[in-house]
Amino acid sequence: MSGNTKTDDDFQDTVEAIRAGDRVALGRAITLVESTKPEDQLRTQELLEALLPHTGQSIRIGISGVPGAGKSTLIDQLGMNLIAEGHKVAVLAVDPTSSRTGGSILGDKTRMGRLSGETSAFIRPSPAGTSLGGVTKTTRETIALAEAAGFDIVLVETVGVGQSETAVSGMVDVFVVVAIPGAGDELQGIKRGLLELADIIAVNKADSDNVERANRAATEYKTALHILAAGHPNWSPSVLTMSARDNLGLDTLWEKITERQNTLLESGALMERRADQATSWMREIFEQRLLAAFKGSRRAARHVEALEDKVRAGEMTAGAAAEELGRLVGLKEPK
Ligand SMILES: Nc1nc2c(ncn2[C@@H]2O[C@H](COP(=O)(O)OP(=O)(O)O)[C@@H](O)[C@H]2O)c(=O)[nH]1
Ligand SMILES: [Mg+2]
Repeated sequence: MSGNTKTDDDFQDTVEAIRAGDRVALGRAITLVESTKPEDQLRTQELLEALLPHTGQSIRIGISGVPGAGKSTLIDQLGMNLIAEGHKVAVLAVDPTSSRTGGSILGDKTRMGRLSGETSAFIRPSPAGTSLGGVTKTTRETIALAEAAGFDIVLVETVGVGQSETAVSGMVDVFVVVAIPGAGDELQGIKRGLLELADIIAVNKADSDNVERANRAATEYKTALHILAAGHPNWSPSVLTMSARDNLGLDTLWEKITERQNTLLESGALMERRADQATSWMREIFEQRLLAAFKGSRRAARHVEALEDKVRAGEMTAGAAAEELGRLVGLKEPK
C-alpha cells in the first residue's frame, strides 16, 4: 500500500514473519515483550493485538516438579517424539532460580540438547533477573506469540518450589507434575499445594533398579490424590510412571494429556477456562498499573508517610488510615 510509513511496513513485516513461523522474528518479538521500556510495551500491545486472531490453537501444557525431577529431560524426549509426529513444539522455561544460579539456563540448553537443534522446536528460557510477576507476565504473552508462529504444542517448564507453578497453572490447559521416587516417605518434597494443581502426576526415573520404588511411589500418590480429590467432583488427576531418560511411558503420558485436553474441549470447559484466565489476567495487569500509578504519585507518597506516622504513633488504626488514604487519593467509598 502506498500511504504506509516505514514503521507501518516494518510492523506488517514483523507480523507476517511471525505468522510464517520465522524463529528469528519470534525471538525478537519475545525480546520486545520482555522489554520494560514504555515505548516497547506499547508496540508489544499492538503486535499482540494484530496476532490475537492467530492465537489459541495449541495445547498448553505446564510441566512442574522439584529441581532434578527430570523436567528438562522429559521435555527434550517428549519434544523429539512429538516433532517426529509432525508437531511444532515451543518450550518456555520459567525458572525463578535461574537468575540466581546463572548457569542453569545453560544447563537446560544442554539438557534439551537434541530438541534445541530442531527447526520444529523453539526453546526460550525466562529472562534472568526478572521478578516472578515479570516472568509470568511475559510467559503468558510469549505463549500467544509462539501460537501465532504456528507452534501447536507449548510446554512451560516451571520449578515446583515457589509460587511460579500456581501462576503457570493459571495459563495452561493441562498441568503435569513430574515426581521422583524417594526413600521412605514418598510424598516428601512435593507440597500438597503442588499436588492440588496437578492433572497428571508422572513418577519419573522408573528405570534400572528404580522401577519397584517408582511403582510404590505411584501407588502412594494415587492414595494421596484420592483423599485430596474427595469433594472436588471435576478433578480426577491420573498417576503414571515413566522414564524420560529411556523414553518409556511417554506415549501414555501424551495420551493422558490429549485425553484431558479433549475432555475439556468437548465439554466447553476449555474455552471457559481460557476466557477466565484471560479476564483474570486483564484484572491483574490493571491492578499492577493502578499500583504503579499510585506508587509513582508524589501526592500519594506524602499522604502515605503522614498516615504511617499516625499509625506508628497509635493515633490511628491501620484500617482507618487505609480508608483515609483511599479517600485522599480519590477512591470512592466502598458500597
Ligand atoms: N535414571 C534416570 N535419570 C533421569 C531421568 N530423567 C532425568 N534424569 C536425570 O536427572 C537429572 C536431572 O534432570 P533434569 O531434566 O535436569 O531435571 P529438572 O531439574 O527437573 O529439569 C539429570 O542428571 C538427568 O540425567 C530418568 O528418566 N531416569
Ligand atoms: Mg530443568
